[in-house]
Amino acid sequence: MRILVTGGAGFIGSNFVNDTVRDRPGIEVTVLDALTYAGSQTSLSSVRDSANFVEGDITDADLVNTLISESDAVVHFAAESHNDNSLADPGPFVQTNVIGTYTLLQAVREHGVRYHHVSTDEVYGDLELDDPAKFTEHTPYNPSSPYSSTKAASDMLVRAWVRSFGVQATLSNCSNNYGPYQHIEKFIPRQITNILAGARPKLYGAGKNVRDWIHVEDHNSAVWRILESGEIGRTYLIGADGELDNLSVVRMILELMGKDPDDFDHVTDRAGHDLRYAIDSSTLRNELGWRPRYTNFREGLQATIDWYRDNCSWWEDGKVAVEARYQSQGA
Ligand code: NAD
Ligand code: TDX
Repeated sequence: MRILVTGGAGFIGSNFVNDTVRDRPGIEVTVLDALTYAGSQTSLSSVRDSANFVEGDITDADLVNTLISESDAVVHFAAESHNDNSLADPGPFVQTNVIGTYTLLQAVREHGVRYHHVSTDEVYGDLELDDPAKFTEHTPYNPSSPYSSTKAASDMLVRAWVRSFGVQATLSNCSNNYGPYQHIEKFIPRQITNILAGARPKLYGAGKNVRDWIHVEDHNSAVWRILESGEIGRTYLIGADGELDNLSVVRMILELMGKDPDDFDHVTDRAGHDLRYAIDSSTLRNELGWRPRYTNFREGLQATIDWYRDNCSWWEDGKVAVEARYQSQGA
């Protein structure tokens, strides 16, 4: 099987490629990645000799068409992925997330290639903090940010291409991932690397917002399960019952790193900040038999802290620029 992985130099994509090469020797992997600020070939250094790498843009129709004509399946991770950036400049989000997905869909349609679309729970908007409900496959779309609205638009394109053109696609909407190789602009690695760099963690607002954390390896094992056993045209929600408010996560990071749990700063809140995400993944568990392996968040977080401590060279060069950008936004 020849598989094309878009965004394979990013956080989730590089973990997917590394795990696939390690666990599935029969699979030939080709990565298509534009190496934006969020992509790094260093994240793929252990598979340099076993996976093909193509530097290119998913909006480049000729390139996409050629690569897809040589593939049996596409797993589409490439995206502009950070909410804060989408508030500062939404243009690249429309271009990559909407036009890029359209470009891939036209090519898989043309060549009859299996396609899996990686998306987010943020397409459903947010839940009240005291609401017992979780997102399900039937929750209406209600995205809040430029990022989540472009992901919602891309999901809609996939559904239409399945129904109108018979494209062989599945979709997944996952909750917040954590683990190695996550860009240090994101919440958990930002706080870990702040502490390692001698700075204080930064909490948006009061920190009451809830995210439903899942380890990146669990997200990727679910993607493989859907790719192999999912029903064409279906959407599967991926989550590991990891709801925690941001304040608790910051305090846990500080404690695990041997610091005073109150040693953090409150900074300007995100505009339109979604309150709570929560995933009901019972369809995936009951119909496809998937289970997460990392059910102890504290242990997964400790391993993630250790990874950033042991791999300073992976993130150190970009740290000053990321924090300067946040500082200019009061965050
Ligand atoms: P990321 O920002 O770490 O990586 C994105 C990758 O895509 C980078 O390597 C970047 O270079 C590449 N890329 C961006 N624009 C491109 C373009 N035009 N052409 C080719 N490559 C391009 O993102 P991530 O956190 O790994 O997210 C991957 C996917 O998973 C995204 O689709 C995201 O919406 C989805 N998702 C993420 C999370 C999460 O918690 N991070 C949760 C649910 C879903
Ligand atoms: O410094 C910070 N302080 C802080 O309190 C940062 C960067 C974030 N936060 C808060 C905002 C959110 O409530 O932490 C929470 C998580 O923030 P992000 O890491 O930016 O993630 P989020 O906005 O929840 O979106 C993530 O999960 C869904 C990914 O970035 C998306 O790509 C994915 O779709």
